[in-house]
Amino acid sequence: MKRKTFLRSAAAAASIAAVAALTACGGGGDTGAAAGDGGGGDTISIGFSQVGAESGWRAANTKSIQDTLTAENGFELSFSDAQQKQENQIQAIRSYIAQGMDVIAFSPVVETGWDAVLQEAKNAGIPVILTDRAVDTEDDSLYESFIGSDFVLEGERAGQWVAENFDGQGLKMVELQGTTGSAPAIDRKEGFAKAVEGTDIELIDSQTGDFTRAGGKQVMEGFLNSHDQIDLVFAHNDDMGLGAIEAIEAAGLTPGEDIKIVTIDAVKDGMQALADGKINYIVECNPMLGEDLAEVAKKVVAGEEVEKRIVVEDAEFTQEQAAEALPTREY
Ligand code: GYE
Repeated sequence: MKRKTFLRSAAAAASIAAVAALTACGGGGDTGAAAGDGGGGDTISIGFSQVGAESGWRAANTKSIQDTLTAENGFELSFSDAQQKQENQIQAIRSYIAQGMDVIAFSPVVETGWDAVLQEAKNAGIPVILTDRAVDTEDDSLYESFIGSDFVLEGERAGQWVAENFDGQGLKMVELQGTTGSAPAIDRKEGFAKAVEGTDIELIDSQTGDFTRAGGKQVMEGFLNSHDQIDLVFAHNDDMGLGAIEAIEAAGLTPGEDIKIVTIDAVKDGMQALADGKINYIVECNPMLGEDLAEVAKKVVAGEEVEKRIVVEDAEFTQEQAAEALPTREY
């Protein structure tokens, strides 16, 4: 409930806030000139705690961050991979606090349980920037800004496409959820459910595949074993959809035809499967957050105002559009 309040206000703020239309990762352009404005052009030390390396999306996101927070751009980046474990992230953040970083940024693996460590950062006077995933906290002053996509909207867009294309056919659907307790799993589920409400599409099973290909495959194998009829898969990310494809093919069925698949992310492998007809529709989640993070970090260090919520723009793709987009696709 609290989280919903946050999202509502975030959505409202987003309409006022400049929507960050992410352009191609330029790199060059306005480099570190503004770095450490307050401190006479010093390098900004930034600790970044990444969720893990669970998906193609995460790999693209990590690359964007590492390619942008460079020495030429005025940063000294300490990067850590939490292997999808909250305790590892908390440990990394504590170590960044102990090292007296100028800025701490992280992508919270789950929504809850951050207040104590965020308070520690605040007490130490270190600003925190959230990227990609939201936290559920009653005290918004514990972080400076949250940069990332609107996951409810992503789920809604996927659900709308499904409703438009499949309502009236009595389809039985299964859902592969992302990491339990994570913002994208909670929000995509909610948005999708809202969009298919009132249709005759029936959700017959829903489990987490932890956003991984192996997880998606394993859960889909279980679904295929325990249900006589499955017509449609909604996977919270491409990787789980790709795992589901393997399970469906192993069961002697044709993905994209016998069982339709809709996913979120639009990373290379997902787009290839979409162009190949094995996935039916993908809503994009833009992973290129590095440029926005660099800009917000510089402003925060310079003591400038930053937007509390920066919403990243996402596209969506049919099979034909994927084939067209693939050759010039960056991630
Ligand atoms: O969709 C998934 C990744 O938080 C938006 O995490 C991110 C999600 C992304 O593992 O592939």
